[in-house]
Amino acid sequence: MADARMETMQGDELASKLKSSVVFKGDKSIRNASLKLDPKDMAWWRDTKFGMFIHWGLYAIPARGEWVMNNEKIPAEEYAKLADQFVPKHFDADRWARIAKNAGMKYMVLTARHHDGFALWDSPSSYNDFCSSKTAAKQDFVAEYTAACRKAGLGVGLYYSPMDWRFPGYFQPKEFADNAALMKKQGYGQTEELMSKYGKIDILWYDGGWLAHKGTDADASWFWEPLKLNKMVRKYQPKAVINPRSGWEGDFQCDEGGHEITGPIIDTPWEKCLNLNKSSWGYNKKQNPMTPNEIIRMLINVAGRGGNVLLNVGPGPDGVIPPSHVKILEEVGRWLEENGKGIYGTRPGPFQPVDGRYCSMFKDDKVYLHLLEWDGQKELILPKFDRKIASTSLISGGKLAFKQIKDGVALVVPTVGKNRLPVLIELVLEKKL
Ligand code: FHN
Repeated sequence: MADARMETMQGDELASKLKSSVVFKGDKSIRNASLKLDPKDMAWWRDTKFGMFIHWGLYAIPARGEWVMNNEKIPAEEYAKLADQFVPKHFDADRWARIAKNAGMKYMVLTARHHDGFALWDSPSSYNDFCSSKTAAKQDFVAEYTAACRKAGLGVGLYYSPMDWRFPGYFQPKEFADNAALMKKQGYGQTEELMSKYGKIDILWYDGGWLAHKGTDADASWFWEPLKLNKMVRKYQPKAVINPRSGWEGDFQCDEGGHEITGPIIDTPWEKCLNLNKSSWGYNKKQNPMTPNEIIRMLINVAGRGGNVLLNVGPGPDGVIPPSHVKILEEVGRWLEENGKGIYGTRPGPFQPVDGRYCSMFKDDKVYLHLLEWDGQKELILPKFDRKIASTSLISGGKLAFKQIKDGVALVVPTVGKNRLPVLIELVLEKKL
């Protein structure tokens, strides 16, 4: 089928198929099918398309991003003093959940612990009790966050970074083998706490499996033993969707960063994670936010190639998501209110994307064509399509003339103002795809 499709593709569509900008972080991870979820248990996750990533922790206080301890070579004892100031008086997990829902997001992933070692929950396994319940905050933020996600009907995701900069054994695991073993013991103990103490966890998002910031997560699997780790996880959370950053391949692939997404449909489940504020994942005084239109186009380009978008926000030290970011998310939510039927619950196709021009997704007897740009030509020609089309219309209202010709489908698209793009066209089929 793929070859036949290739013959009938037009120039720019064929060009799109030949190159892809997607780079998967877990590509070299250890394969083990027995730990993977059945596709039917992945369907809910694939239907959601859009989630909120939250990077929050002590690093919000200096407000220079989540790598501040490492970038500025702050000694662990010095950095630990931040915990005495970390008393976020406006922390409100229900508000975070409301903001995510209003943005049209369907799941959340919170950094329960990042590379700096500070745990946002009551963690007996935490080395030196470096956790939010045993320091100034005296709060279990993970307990409140998971409850708020569930109450809002959002998927409950937890991010966990096994690596911990406080351990010399992280940087020289062979020279400081005993210390590295302590870090590994913390990693297993904390993963078990997160998987066993907070009810059903829908997504486990590992990060930082690599050792000494070198190589890939898979290169460190001799140390972390990801199959053993995830066998333990599956004991507590048999249906959790697990990402590929523990060194095991996980249930989906991961593309990270703000680069544009081009190229053909990707058949395996995948997710693109990126920052609303391009300066850093954690809270940063330097602001360089994405615009609503950039986020919407990213969502179309990723979902049109079969992926989900996990968009990150970094709340401040008081727990508040910057109001300017909330406004951007509200605008994305308004677009999804009007156009979400062309995104949620769909699968990519039947037309291969044409980079920068359109993406298509389908669900039941509908095909949704997201037009990213339109040069005002009279007709838009889509590739040959083996279904009869009953009607076509703009989601915003108004029938579109079309005809199924020998080489494809000709749609008469009215000129739409530049600021109205992307525009969504619905094709109703005579029979389900
Ligand atoms: O080092 C981290 C980084 O701080 C951030 O958490 C991202 C999010 O995907 N992951 C790592 C970089 O790949």
